Amino acid sequence: MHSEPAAIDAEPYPFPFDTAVTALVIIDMQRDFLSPGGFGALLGNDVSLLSQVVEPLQAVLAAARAAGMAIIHTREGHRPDLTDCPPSKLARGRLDTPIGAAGPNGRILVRGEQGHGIIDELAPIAGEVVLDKPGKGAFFATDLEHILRNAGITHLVVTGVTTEVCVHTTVREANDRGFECLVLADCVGSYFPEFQEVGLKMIAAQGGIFGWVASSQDLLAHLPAPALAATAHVVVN
Ligand code: TIU
Repeated sequence: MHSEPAAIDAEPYPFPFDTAVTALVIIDMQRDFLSPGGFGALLGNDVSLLSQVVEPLQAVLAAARAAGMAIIHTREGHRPDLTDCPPSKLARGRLDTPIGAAGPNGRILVRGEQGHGIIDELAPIAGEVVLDKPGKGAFFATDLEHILRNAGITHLVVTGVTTEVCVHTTVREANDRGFECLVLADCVGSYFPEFQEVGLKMIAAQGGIFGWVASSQDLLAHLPAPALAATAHVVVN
């Protein structure tokens, strides 16, 4: 008997959903953007605005794990010698504590430092991809497209920070490469409430010019409850 494929209630219309071809992408949930003294704070931002993303994103991550979805964590940052950091990025903002300088969480936006790490609440586990990226977009100068194509992934659920910077850049890059992107409104965060609002509108406007927008609840309605799935996993093994 023919059954309708699952579709998540979303703007501008339902998003086709199949866990076998969909990856959860978590953009840059690093201390450097969410904690005091990191890159985000040094740029003059109130980092506390991003903390509201953590709890809904934890629930989505747990459900995605339980459903066996591919999970990709990204981290923005640079090699310790900064050879992969363009001089323009290094100079931008005329910061007193620029990229590479010592901060309270180690050198700013440098790989291997405490501040560069993903927050404990969303720490990656074995089997999940951790992708280091030197730019705002997750496709620029990384092997993300190669990884996704090898895994047969065609659809992305995109979360993380910040909405109008690394999330938007990544969604635009993905969209141009033919990936279908669903952005979870309560799992992406911005230092600027107005950018959050308009950034989300820009994704789904014009018939979904970059992709779709839904809430974490809209997605969770299509995933098994993590506790039950974990129990089933134990029984099977
Ligand atoms: N500054 C800002 O809003 N974001 C970034 O610099 N990087 C990311 O969005 N990850």
